[in-house]
Amino acid sequence: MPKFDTVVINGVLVSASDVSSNCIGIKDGKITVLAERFSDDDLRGAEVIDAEGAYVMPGGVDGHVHLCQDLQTGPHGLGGRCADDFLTGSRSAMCGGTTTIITFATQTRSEPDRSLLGVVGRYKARADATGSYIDYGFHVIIVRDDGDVLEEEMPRLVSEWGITSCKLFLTYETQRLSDKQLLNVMYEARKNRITTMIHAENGDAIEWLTDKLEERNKIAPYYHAWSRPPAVEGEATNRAIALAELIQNPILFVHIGSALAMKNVRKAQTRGLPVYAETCPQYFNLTWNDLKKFHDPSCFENSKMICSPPPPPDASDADELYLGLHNGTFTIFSSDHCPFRYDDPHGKPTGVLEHAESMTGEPEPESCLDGHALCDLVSRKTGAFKFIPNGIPGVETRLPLLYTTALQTGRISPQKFVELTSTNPAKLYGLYPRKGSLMPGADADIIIWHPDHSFVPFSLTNDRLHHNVDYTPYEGQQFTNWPRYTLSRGQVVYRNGQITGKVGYGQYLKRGQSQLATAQGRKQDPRRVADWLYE
Ligand code: DUC
Ligand code: ZN
Ligand code: ZN
Repeated sequence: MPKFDTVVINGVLVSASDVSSNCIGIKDGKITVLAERFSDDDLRGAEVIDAEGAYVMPGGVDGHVHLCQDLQTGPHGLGGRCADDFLTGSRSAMCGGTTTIITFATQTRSEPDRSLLGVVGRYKARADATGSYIDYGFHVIIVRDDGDVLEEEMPRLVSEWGITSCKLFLTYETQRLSDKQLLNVMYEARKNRITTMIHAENGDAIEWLTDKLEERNKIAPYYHAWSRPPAVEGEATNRAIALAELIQNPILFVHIGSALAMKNVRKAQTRGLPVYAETCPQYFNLTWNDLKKFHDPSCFENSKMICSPPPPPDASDADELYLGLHNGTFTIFSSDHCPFRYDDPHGKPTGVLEHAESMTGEPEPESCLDGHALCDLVSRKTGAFKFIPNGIPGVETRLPLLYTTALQTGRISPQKFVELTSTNPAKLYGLYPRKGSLMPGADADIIIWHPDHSFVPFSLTNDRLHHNVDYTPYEGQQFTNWPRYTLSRGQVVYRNGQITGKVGYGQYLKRGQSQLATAQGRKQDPRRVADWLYE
């Protein structure tokens, strides 16, 4: 009987705390031994992977991925068909070094069935319909504050499904919660130790600015960013921090995109509040200039770059955000992969086409449109950008982009890279140390990079990627490394550009409680915060 199924030798192992030159022994899908070297006896019968001096890290944990999601059509950017299902989305993740994804089961207000358990059951059936290449878990998006449902079902989300996080919105007509509703849901979440993720943009400000832009005929995709200047996120983060403090609830801000919001988070953390933050590649690699990249600035093709919050006005925010990665303000770095196709009537054009009745006069094109036809359509109609689905793909490029722009440039250390992309998301979402770790006993989810000296930098084209989206916002961007091997529970699922994994291999993960976002040890003066709620 061989001692190991697989061993990784000659690697530079990186954890969230250390860099070392150890070898890894893997048996039955688990890491069983770390050793300076293995003897011939140890190696007998094992597959030997020679890392040739490259970094070896725990597989990426992407805590923010949208697959097969119900998206509510409506103004202000929700709508469209999610381009990736669990097959294509997990394939893309794995080819970019990610071994765990957490996706969103979404409640909608229009459904008569108010049950969150029903939402999750139906969503699981979508995952089962195709299967996944890699392990996956769910967050739940809650858009109503039905007391009876929250009280009865939140404990069961935890015990039956291992869902220990929920996302709440402060924007989008069809999703947003008022302050009182937010308090209601956060209160139940806190009682059940469910981590509250918050999309912090001020919906009223966005709608007001959008009206003003429309009055001035500024409706092209480019103006999406004008409807969401950094103050929109700044106000919402401050408000959410105040409300969370009031009821002593830990919160995580998702997709922070501005230095202004980051500073609010930092200030709260300095006061000792359990406030955490996520940021994403688009806020480091795109700016408002990218929203007018294609043809002329008014062209619909710029919708390829629309996401919410939008990228910052210029690269100066990114400089500050890099500091936030380095100094711990940001807890996790996720993709917010929210995929829509461009040349598809159910993709980016969907909102514009579906809201045709509000856009006087013109006959609707039958199906796919080329960029020029869409430019033309949008320029002749009103209300364009507000109907374009918000979101861009990025699950496959998340790790190699951060490697290229932050690790290799020395902006963050290798350990910080692992902390942000793997260990912290695993801790935050109750998966550690099974995921996010190279310790004996952990799942053998591993990325092995190319040795830097032998990797030939290349410029990205969409055909290299494995998602089901017909573009990448990072087309033409230089990459100076890419995962060479991805291992999921000991199986090599991606090797030198080839897929070797099998769809259906990925397992649903029942998650435990957060090891980061806890309210423990933070008792405060009951005259200043409503701590008495929990007596
Ligand atoms: N929020 C997300 O998390 N993803 C895409 C769109 C959005 O508003
Ligand atoms: Zn969001
Ligand atoms: Zn998202």
